[in-house]
Amino acid sequence: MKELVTKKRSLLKETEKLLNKQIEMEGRSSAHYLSMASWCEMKGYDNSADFLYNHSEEERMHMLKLIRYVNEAGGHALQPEITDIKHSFETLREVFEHILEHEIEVTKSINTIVDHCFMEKDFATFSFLQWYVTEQREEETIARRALELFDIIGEEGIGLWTIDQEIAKLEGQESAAQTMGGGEG
Ligand code: OFO
Repeated sequence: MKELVTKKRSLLKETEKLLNKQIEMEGRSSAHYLSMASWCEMKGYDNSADFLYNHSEEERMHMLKLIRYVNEAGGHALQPEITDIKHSFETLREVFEHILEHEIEVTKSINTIVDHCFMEKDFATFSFLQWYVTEQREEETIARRALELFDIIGEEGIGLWTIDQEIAKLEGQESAAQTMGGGEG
């Protein structure tokens, strides 16, 4: 009886593998954002740097949330090895293009795991992942808004300075969305 009470749930091996891949992806996101933040700071885009430093922390939280879930569900979450981080960018626009492409990939990955959990009737993990589904919608929206700034404002003259100022406001929108959605990051 004692064993039954203390025994953890057993996560399907395939689900554990997919979640570990996602842990690696979130860890990679955190490292990418940190690298982009550093580049922006070095170039003097201070608001973009702040936005990206904060976002790097959020991505680490996304990773930790998954690590805790996998272990709680009876699996073994693996600390990812992260290499091949891009450190240099041609332009500020390239940074935000990179972000949008990356977030689209993350969304696809989350959707694949959600689909898998539904097919396997792992409704607990399916439900846990809904937070990530909502989060990805917000992250893609913010990335698209950032890129729109380049088209609307233009990069000539004080354009880049103005874009950097507007990026600070995007951070405010992201925090507000998280507060309304009850998200943690
Ligand atoms: Fe974890 O949401 Fe971006 O990558």
